Amino acid sequence: STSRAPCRELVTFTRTHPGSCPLLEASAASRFTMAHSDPSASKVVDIGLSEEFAVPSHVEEVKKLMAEFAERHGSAGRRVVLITSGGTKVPLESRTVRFLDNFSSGRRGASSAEYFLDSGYAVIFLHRHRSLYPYTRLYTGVNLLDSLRLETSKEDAGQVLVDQNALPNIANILKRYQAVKVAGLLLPVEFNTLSEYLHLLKAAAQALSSIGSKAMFYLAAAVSDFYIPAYEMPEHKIQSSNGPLQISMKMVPKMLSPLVKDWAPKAFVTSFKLETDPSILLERARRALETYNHQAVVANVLDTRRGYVVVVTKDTQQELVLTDEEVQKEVEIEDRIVSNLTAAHSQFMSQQI
Ligand code: PAZ
Repeated sequence: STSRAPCRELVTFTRTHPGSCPLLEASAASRFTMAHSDPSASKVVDIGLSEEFAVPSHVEEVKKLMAEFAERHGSAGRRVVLITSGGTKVPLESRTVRFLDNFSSGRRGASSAEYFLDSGYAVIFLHRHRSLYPYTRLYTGVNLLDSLRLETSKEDAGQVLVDQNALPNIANILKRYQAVKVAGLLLPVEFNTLSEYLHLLKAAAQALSSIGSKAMFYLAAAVSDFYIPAYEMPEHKIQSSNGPLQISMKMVPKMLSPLVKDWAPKAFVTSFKLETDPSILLERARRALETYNHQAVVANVLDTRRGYVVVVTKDTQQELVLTDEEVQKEVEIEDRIVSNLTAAHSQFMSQQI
């Protein structure tokens, strides 16, 4: 349907866009505001995603690939983890020039994928386009052309050689990467926008439901809480000649609720909770567990996330901390998170039988 929803959650506007809700406004105030007037909208559980979030054209095709992947590995007795990684992008215009981004480098998701693979899991890696990727993440910042050399001597002319000093540990990393590739253990799926993320996550959850408790969800992506529905978005670039911009956004429906209740009710589900204020972190993590009734929340603070997290479950609260010495030795906290959660997943599976 193209019918418009009432704009009750929007602030007052002075300028309207033809054919849309008066969502974007030029006002005298030089600021960027978000309206919070309808927080109950975030509690929606039955998500009719297609009306407000444009459906990606390839979603059915990707869902089939994910279902085949889950079926193949599940019937081989392997567990499958769906990792989400990177930040979502929320467009402000349909022909997008400007957008709102959630911060995440993708390092947590990419490094965790490697540790899950090392632990015998097959991995669906749902990640933001161009965010960090398993194995290649270790070489971000390296200029590829500076790490290669073209042979000019007569016998080897034209051959390309790798400078192993420029790519530390490359032979070992390549060996691990190729083993994963040959065994078909890693299925990468990309998203860019919030709409793509939501539709692909739903498709993944449905695709993984066939393997029951062998499935784990590891939801590390940084997902926007705010969006502009497709039917309220201006088509063209917002004009600065109209003055300062004021924006009002709706609350994104919480996907965890239908994921846990309806789409993959037997799976082991871990969400992540990011805060910048440490004093509210654990209370928020506990609240999420109570609200969604899933298995674990990994709580972390932006500034300390590389060395300290708390894994919160209904009955436990475990701090995972790296010592200075471990940081020196380049130990990664994702190694600890993954080993904690794979153990919890084993226990969870044994209780389901
Ligand atoms: O991707 P990254 O390694 O830079 O950061 C990881 C993280 C902080 C995005 C992740 O640990 C996390 O907390 N994700 C959930 C974010 C949220 O609460 O929206």
